[in-house]
Amino acid sequence: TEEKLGEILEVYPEKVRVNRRRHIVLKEPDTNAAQQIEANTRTLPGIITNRGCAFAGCKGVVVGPIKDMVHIVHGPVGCAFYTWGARRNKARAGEDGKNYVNYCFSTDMQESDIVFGGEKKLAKLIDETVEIFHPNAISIAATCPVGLIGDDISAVARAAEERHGIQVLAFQCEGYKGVSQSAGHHIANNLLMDKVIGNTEVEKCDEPYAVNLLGEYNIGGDGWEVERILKDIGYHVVCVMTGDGSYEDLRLAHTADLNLVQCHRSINYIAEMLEIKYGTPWLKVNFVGIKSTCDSLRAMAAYFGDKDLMQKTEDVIARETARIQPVIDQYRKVCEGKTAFCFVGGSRGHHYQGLFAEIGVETVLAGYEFAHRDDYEGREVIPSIKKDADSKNIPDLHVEADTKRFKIKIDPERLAKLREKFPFDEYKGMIVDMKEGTIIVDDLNHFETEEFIRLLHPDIVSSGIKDKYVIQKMGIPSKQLHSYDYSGPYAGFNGAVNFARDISMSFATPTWNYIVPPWKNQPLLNATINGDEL
Ligand code: CFM
Ligand code: HCA
Repeated sequence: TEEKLGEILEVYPEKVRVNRRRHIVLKEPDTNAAQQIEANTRTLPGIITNRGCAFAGCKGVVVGPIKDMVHIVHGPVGCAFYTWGARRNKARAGEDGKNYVNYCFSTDMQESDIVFGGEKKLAKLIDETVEIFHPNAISIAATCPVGLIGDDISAVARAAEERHGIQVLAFQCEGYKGVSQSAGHHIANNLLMDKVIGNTEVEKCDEPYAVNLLGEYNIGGDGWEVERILKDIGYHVVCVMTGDGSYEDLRLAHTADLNLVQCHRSINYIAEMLEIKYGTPWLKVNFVGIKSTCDSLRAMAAYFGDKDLMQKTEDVIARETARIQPVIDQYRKVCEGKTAFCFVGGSRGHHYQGLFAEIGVETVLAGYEFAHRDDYEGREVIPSIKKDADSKNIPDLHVEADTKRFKIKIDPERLAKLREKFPFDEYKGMIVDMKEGTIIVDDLNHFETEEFIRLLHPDIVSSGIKDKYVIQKMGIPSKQLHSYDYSGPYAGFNGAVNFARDISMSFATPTWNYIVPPWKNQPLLNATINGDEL
């Protein structure tokens, strides 16, 4: 309730209190009135946020998983180290045997480079990289000091392209470029769209039912499970952006008939630009959860409108659900009636709620670290989102219809009809799907995490590494929904089984009996009277 919330926020100074209140929504009884939330604005200094930086969003999230490229971190080695293997985007080498995702490339800037400039060191690293590794292309990601000292990484990249005859992409993704990772997604989307997608002579795809899978990063093998299902039905996956993705496939993205958007937050820019430039519509899919997976598959089949494809879709759905449902039902017995917090970066805070519900767990608090208002309130609010100094920092890339390659892929009237039933070119956001009385929090911080746990006593909290152990020390199971705690996949049909197994395991483990939360064996107040301990 408003009163309880007031008590939590009371410790903040007035300005902070007013600010934080705007990032929290108490879900009202089912009204159609949209509930507004503040999002994608600066975290106030002093608050311990879970957010990362623009460099993390560009290099770590969107660009890093492209396997046949070498990704160079131009900066101090700490930035390179943090993004080395921490995110679980899995990759296997393709036919050309090239997979560099397990390597860490960095100019390891020292004080002298900061003072005298790091361009020469960067150029030398590119030369060595080409000589030793022969990647299909190279990316340079700028860290904060690069922008501060003014190294011209684009000039270094252009000169290297001439020397080596491969693309060298310079991402101006200094950590401070935005208020979170989200700015980095946008920077990555713009350059990949501008320089890579369509950079080929290939005009069309010869395979039927050709789709791109956008915003799927193959965390814990999610993308592989989705591809297994899609291939089984008869789809051809042109490229995956960017999990287990390759530069070579990315160039062909313009040849697909439909774009599937899993994580809209990180890739909606490219989805929109592909539609403007090549006429390819996009469908919001969600392959997390059994129902969401089935809904997404049915929407795809309806788009292509082929009877055999629709039948095959139904056959696969029937076969897979018959196989996994009995297993899920067993795990559900352990989980039924429990409650969860679901706080993840920019789309999983919403995507996982359906899967939780399918194993009998209700989400009582959810939110995103860095999503925008549309991820909470739906795409229709985009025109009303106020631009501020931070969001203006990264300009939208202006694209136009490609005179040679733009093709209407589906009769516009048929697409309009499909839109009535399926989420083509749209998503509705988290808030509409949440139940009355639940809480939605943007950029949840560590203080609030602990306070909301004390208030709502969730049975499990799903978030990330930065708060996992704080939560477990409070005696509550924590399930990382970024790294999956080194498990997974959690997407698709097999993923749902893994998830149900892992969540029920966290409830069933006797570990919790051995943990005494600090406040249970220590006095809350320590004081002395006349020198004697109380
Ligand atoms: Fe998209 Fe992601 Fe997410 Fe994200 Fe991330 Fe991630 Fe995430 Mo961690 S792209 S917004 S920037 S689904 S790395 S694979 S888990 S915060 S919710
Ligand atoms: C990032 C990557 C991250 C961090 C995960 C976490 C990931 O934001 O730079 O905080 O647990 O998924 O690996 O989101």
